[in-house]
Amino acid sequence: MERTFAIIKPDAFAAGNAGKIIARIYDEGFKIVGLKKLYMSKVEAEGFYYVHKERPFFGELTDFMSSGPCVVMVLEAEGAIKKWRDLMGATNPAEAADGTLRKEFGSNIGENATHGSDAPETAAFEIPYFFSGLELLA
Ligand code: RTP
Ligand code: MG
Repeated sequence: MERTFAIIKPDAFAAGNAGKIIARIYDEGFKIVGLKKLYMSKVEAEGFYYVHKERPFFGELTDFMSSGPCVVMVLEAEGAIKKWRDLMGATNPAEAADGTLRKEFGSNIGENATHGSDAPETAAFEIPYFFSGLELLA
């Protein structure tokens, strides 16, 4: 079983879509092994997205991620990393396929409802960034 790290971003949380997204996660067969609401600080968002620190959208992205509460989760499934990215859809909601979360709940390339780890090494950094081992006892 593989684990991935997921966020219901501040746009989707503020719009009241967290419940629908979590229902979809269960429908698709993931096990939720960690889940909490948190309100990230700007510094915490910068640390989380440090791989993007040279990108032109880094300031905008970290402002957005610290603009309100979000839900962070650890999801478990066979091939969880790809399975969750497939369920999220393309980064830009305008290009996301029908039936994906970003198509349904995203607004634009920045405010795109969800985040997911893009590789095992990324998940290995992102999961312990927000969760302790004790919080992930299955
Ligand atoms: P994520 O990391 O959030 O799961 O998204 P992703 O892999 O699909 O996309 P990535 O390239 O890692 O970008 C991270 C997040 O930065 C915002 N973004 N804004 N304004 C822009 O051009 C732009 N490009 C990316 C999005 O919120 C994206 O999810
Ligand atoms: Mg990414």
